[in-house]
Amino acid sequence: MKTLRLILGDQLSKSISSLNDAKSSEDVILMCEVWDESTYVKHHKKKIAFLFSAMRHFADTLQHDGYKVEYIQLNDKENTGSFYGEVKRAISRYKINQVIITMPNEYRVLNDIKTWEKKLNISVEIRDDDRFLSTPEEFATWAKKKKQLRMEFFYREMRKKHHILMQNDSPEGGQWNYDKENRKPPKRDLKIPKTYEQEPDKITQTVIALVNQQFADHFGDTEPFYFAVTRKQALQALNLFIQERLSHFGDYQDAMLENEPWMFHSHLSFYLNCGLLLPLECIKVVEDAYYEKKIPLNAAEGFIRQILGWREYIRGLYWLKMPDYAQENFFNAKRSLPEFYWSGDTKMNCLRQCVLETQKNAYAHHIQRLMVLGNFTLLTGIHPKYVNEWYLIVYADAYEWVELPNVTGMILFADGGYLASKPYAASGNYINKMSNYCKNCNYKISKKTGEDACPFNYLYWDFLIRNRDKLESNQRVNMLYRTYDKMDKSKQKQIQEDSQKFLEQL
Ligand code: FAD
Ligand code: DLZ
Ligand code: SF4
Repeated sequence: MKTLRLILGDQLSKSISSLNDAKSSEDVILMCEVWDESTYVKHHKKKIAFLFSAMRHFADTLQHDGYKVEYIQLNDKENTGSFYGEVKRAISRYKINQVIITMPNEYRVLNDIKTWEKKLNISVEIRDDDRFLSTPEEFATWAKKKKQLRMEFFYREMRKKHHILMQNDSPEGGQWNYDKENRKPPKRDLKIPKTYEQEPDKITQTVIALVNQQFADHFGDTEPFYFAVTRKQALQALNLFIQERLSHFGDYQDAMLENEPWMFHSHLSFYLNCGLLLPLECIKVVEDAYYEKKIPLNAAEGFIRQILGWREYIRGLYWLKMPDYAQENFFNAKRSLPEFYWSGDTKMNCLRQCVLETQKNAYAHHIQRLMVLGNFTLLTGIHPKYVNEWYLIVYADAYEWVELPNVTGMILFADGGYLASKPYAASGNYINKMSNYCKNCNYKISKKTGEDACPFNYLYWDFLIRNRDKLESNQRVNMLYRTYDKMDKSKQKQIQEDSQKFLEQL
């Protein structure tokens, strides 16, 4: 039986289930750079360069281990440009009898693969992706009959299931969640260590040249390029995070500073999402660091919650709710994405900083994505379709399974409250408290209305007023309407006029 094993760009793990029983003497492993995947949205140049380089390095590793790897480069003459076309070609070239693949992480790709068996008249086995710590079926059982889903309760189940930070049946330290200790504003004299940096090797340099040539009209910069592109390097990046940043991760998780894109975050999502790192190994090293007394509990729990809780919860939600989730638009938002999301050309300093950092790094940390870039799209009523597309394009860690629930559920509340109990809407006060962006802004954070007032301040109220019929019955939002109703009528009028003017010129 001659088997073709297809490895997708986000399946770069030697332990991937499709390779479990691979025979190096007989089987063919297929990896392909295809036009369809690079252009179904116009991914950030650095994202494509990163993934192609990581794929080429991974193919080399498998070859070195003795496997027969068929690696199709983007510019290969015969490249058909699609997974299906390349599988079909490989089947005829190698006289293949069956295809094995690990379940892809995107609904779009899974749907395509499900048609292959019939079209190719060959057995196509789709295996579970056991790199994740819960299965879509397990999540669906947990979610059954719940009207609203809450990450916190799912996370507790995952802590128990994997026995992470547990003392028998109780959470380490007596509490499940130390989120309240994760909201320190940034101190002026914070010393932030450099992120992991890796000089581009020959493979990466070749790929950067390819991307600059083939995807010149895509958003973003290829250089400087410093990402890890091999498993060994990704492990070094993990190690560096544990040594230098993790102890402050919890404290400054929500903090933002001008010209400091990396803060105390891990910058590991790129590697986790393409398979160079495995979620459980990251969780385990952090748990060990806590028990070895190298880091405080709020740092360990805060980080583990992100991977064991949020990451798994988001993935479960994606598979539970697709394909309908991609169409959700609770507020009936209609606006197009402002041009400055691509250029950074805005007088709002917080947004300018976050867009320019995204353009350069294909990275922004969670609070920049949520409370600056995301908050603005929520308040101004940008259509979820455009917001989802932007987030899928611009971040090197973006794949639909993780991007879509974060955008549709978390920032836009477009699912009507299935993921979040209330919209993450905020005025400029939040940004001012958690960052130093407002100091260098053309707008005045202290002003609530008027020409030079911070737009977030009036847009926040305008959003609430516009969507009163949908939000007033929400107990966590309700009191805001009482505050608004008590406001001076002239102030209410001014809020609406300022907002209208701002939105018109948007
Ligand atoms: P850290 O802050 O160091 O967190 C550690 C890890 O926890 C991350 O690497 C990630 O694997 C996981 N994690 C944390 N929060 C989440 C979350 N909400 N959902 C899933 N995993 C999480 N993350 C992506 O991996 N891909 C995306 O396309 C993506 N899009 C997002 C869009 C929006 C609007 C928002 C608000 C969040 C998005 N996130 C996404 C989640 C989160 O912002 C990133 O995982 C994080 O910023 C990556 O940087 P880091 O590795 O330094 O994370
Ligand atoms: C994101 C991406 C890009 C840009 N290019 C490729 C590619 O050429 N070949 C490939 O195998 N994978 C690529 N990927 C990642 C896929 O989009 C991802 O594996 C699927 O969407 C399943 O999650
Ligand atoms: Fe952003 Fe408003 Fe602060 Fe300017 S004043 S940086 S727009 S929050």
